[in-house]
Amino acid sequence: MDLWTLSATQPTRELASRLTVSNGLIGVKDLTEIPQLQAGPVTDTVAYVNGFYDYEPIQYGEAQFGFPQRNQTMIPLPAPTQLQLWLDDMAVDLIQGQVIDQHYALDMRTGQFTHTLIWEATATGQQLKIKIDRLTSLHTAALMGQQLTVEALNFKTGKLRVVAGLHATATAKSTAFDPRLAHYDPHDILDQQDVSQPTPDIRGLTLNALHSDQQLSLFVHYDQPGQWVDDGNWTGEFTFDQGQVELTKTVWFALGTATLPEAATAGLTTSFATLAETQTTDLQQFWATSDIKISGDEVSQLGIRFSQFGLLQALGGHQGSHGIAAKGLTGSGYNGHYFWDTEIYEAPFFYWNHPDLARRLLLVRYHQLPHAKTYAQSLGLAGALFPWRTINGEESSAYFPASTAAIHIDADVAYLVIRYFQITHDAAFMRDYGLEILIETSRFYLDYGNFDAQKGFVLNTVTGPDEYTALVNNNAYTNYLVQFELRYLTDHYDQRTVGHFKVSNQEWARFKKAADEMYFETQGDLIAQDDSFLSKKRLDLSRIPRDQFPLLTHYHPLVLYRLQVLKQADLILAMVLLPEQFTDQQVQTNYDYYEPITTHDSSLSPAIYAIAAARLGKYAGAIDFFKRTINTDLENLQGNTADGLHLAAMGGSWITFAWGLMGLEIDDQHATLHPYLPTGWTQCAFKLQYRGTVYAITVTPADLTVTGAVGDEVTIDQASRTIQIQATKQF
Ligand code: IFM
Repeated sequence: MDLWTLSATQPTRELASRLTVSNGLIGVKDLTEIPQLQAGPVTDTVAYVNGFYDYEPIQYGEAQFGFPQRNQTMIPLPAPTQLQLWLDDMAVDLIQGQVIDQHYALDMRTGQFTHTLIWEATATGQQLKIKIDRLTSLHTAALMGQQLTVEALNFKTGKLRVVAGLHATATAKSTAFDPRLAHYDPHDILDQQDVSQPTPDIRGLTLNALHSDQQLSLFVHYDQPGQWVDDGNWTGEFTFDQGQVELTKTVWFALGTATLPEAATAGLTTSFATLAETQTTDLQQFWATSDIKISGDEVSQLGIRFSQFGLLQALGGHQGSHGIAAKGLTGSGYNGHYFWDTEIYEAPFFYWNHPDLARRLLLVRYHQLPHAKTYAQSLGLAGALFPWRTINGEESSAYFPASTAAIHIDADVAYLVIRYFQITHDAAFMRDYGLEILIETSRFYLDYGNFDAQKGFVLNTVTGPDEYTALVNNNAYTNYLVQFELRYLTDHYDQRTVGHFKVSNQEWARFKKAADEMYFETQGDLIAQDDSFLSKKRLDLSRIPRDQFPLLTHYHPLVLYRLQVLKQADLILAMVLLPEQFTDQQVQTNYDYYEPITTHDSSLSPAIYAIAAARLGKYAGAIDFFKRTINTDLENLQGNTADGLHLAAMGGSWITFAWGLMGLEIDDQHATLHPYLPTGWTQCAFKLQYRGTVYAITVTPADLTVTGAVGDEVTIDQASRTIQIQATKQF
């Protein structure tokens, strides 16, 4: 089994998501580059550009003050991948012949998608081997390269004519267009398409969004002599006499301009071989500091790599201020919106392996601050409130109980600021960006909450991570994360250091007081998810028929909100994020209470229970949840992989491995590990980047080893199987 490659022979919509190539800026999803050869189900032929969105007005039946007025939607574009072939004037299609073999592969070492077909002409028996390779460059994010290679398998001479689309609609519509996928027709969603020819070899297509000022141009180049056709297509003729036919198409996606960017010409005229070589080099560097090698469990090996690769593809190569959409660039699910998934689920992989990319994620939030301040103001509140779901920083959700009320989003962003700093000691980041985020979000909380005479500091009318409960008082997850933020801020800085944010003595004192007096509803070791949760009726999940899950598709929110039932980990997530604050006994009591009433209807849930289970030594459960997480999309466990991959579960796979199985924890001074090797794993090796040093850690049943340390930074206790890394570097 090749544990670096995903391969398949049958096209499905799920496979199209899995085999999407993307680089954080552009995503290209297409299993049917030659629609005339498509048999079987119709799969998506689509491209996405991160940050290319349109507005839609939100229509409310009963609008109220302060509701967001418009939604942003990532615009699905026709994939610029489509081809039509003729062999000596005979159409290469399913009327003139048949596909006798077909194979799809995505290689995570080269970052290349490859689709190979063997087509046989019925009348002549001639066979063509058609290979299409594609990549979205991690080095030059605006660039997609696609190479067509056609080989005459059992004949020597002949002519091949190729028509290639500047955009997909012409060919896709005529043969394989499926009304179910009608939203891919750009005529419906884009105002105008101007075809330009900035140089004799390069054609451009400019697309304007209908309701926003967003503009995108696609510039296309072919590396063989041919002709542009008026509708923007390209046609070329080749002979087989010289051996196989090769044609490379490069496309430059230019966001926000109708003119050919300066760098584009050089990019567009790069050979496919060079693009492929650069991609492989970039991936070698990526894997050099992030590969996890598992011996003895191929399913876990492939699954964890697929997750890491998916995370890279969702953020990878661009330099811009684009976040990670819930589905990355692999599908239209959740409209291309960024959620808290990024800070809590996806960022840990980056801050422990590629801190430069974690920093980039933080800058995305920093650039959203002006919107977040305006949004808080619009609610009559101080500070800044980050949007629950967004592309450009504006709140995009129409349902405030499960969005605006989820004010934990601010503390989630703050959590990332703090963890990023603890791991990197990037003081310049903290000074220039991080502190402002901590101050403005703390301000927001102090204004949102209040000091209650009996309870202390309370945050009422909020929604926690569990979306089967809404608008409650003192969601424990929220209160723990806010307390962590306020405490971190006031313990590590003083009022004078943050004076330029106009923090008064009085405000600073209130930050401290709120942290000290944060309210939690408890019954012994049992911590209530919120003030009213334990008084609700407990739902016996074993009595709900299997086909009624996910519950949100069968029960009105008001039914779910009144029951003790969870869509996803809530309090347990706080225990996983802040492990030092809870005793094992507390984790045990709360795990036993909440796990049986958690449906895991969200893909964000199993990873968190896996980590808690591992802490408690419930290894069978931990492994079970780990497998559910890594296989979320490989086995379509949520039933909607066709709409795009679950990036939070991909991040969840990494934290389950690192925090759960390897027992990785962090505080101001140390990183510690307490590794557990699951049954069947004979060895596992991985790397962590901590305060600028890359440590390579190897775990076997008998031994723990760490290399990369400078001096005596690392202490290993083989008996208790504990590793402690104390970074000695001064920054
Ligand atoms: O952010 C999540 C949320 O927690 C659960 N529903 C899906 C969202 C996007 O992944």
